Amino acid sequence: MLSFEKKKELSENGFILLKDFYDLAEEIEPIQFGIWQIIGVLLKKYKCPVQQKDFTPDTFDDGYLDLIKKDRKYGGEVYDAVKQIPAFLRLVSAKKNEALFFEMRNTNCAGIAGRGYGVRIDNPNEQNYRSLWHYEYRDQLRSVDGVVFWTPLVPVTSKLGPVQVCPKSHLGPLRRSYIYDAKNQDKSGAYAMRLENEQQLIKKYGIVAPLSEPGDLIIMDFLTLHSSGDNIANRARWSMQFRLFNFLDPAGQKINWTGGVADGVSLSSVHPELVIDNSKNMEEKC
Ligand SMILES: O=C(O)CCC(=O)C(=O)O
Ligand SMILES: [Fe+2]
Repeated sequence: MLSFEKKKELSENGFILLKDFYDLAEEIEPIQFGIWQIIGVLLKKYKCPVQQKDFTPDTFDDGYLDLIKKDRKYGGEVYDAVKQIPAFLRLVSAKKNEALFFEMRNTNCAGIAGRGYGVRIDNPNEQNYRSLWHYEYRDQLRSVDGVVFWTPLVPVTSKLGPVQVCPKSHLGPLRRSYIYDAKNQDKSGAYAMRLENEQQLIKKYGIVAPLSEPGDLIIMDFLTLHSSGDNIANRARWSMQFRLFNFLDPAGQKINWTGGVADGVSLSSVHPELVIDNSKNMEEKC
């Protein structure tokens, strides 16, 4: 499944892009169709005066922006609903993901991080739910030996704000984070954490922002620094994420494969050494 070159690229750069990994008709379109159905239900429920177009894979989200224009909270309902679409859960637990993970990590025993899968909907010009610079292990825990699967449902152009990655940053140590972000007081949980020396790290490694299309798969090492791009287009950026980790890795066994913030586990309870508590010092620089 994975060429020698791609495997090398992943271990050297901490991320790879696999073109056309998923079958559009078999694996992606059923998810797009499920999203289209949910949008249709909510357009009717909330009496939005728009005529939703018939389903096509390219326009599956038709009506979504009208829905959130009427009330932004309807977007939250879509967000919670779409991760429960059977076709999405079939993709998350697809055999080919497991097989790819086995090849990437030289293991035969993989876990899917619980509460670590979902469909991101990054609305145009919205800042609140952007993921700031982080590495996945900090927020998901489970095991340092893990990867993020990131795959889009729409063509991700530079305007749509592709995920931003710091190449080779996975080769560094586990980074520390501030648990309170004085500049983003409306954020909570993982959204409120800020990496120590964030700007220096970005400068040191540089940023790449791979463009991708439905069917493509971006893999990121659990230690690779990455963040959301800025969606300045006039369409929501729909993308899917799930995380696999290696049960055979001793470091994961040591922390009992515990989950992260989404499981209500604080980073400080598992890795106090990675946390800088600046909640008492609002002025401290990130
Ligand atoms: O796509 C994004 O905006 C951020 C994605 C991310 O942090 C992840 O997939 O782990
Ligand atoms: Fe992430």
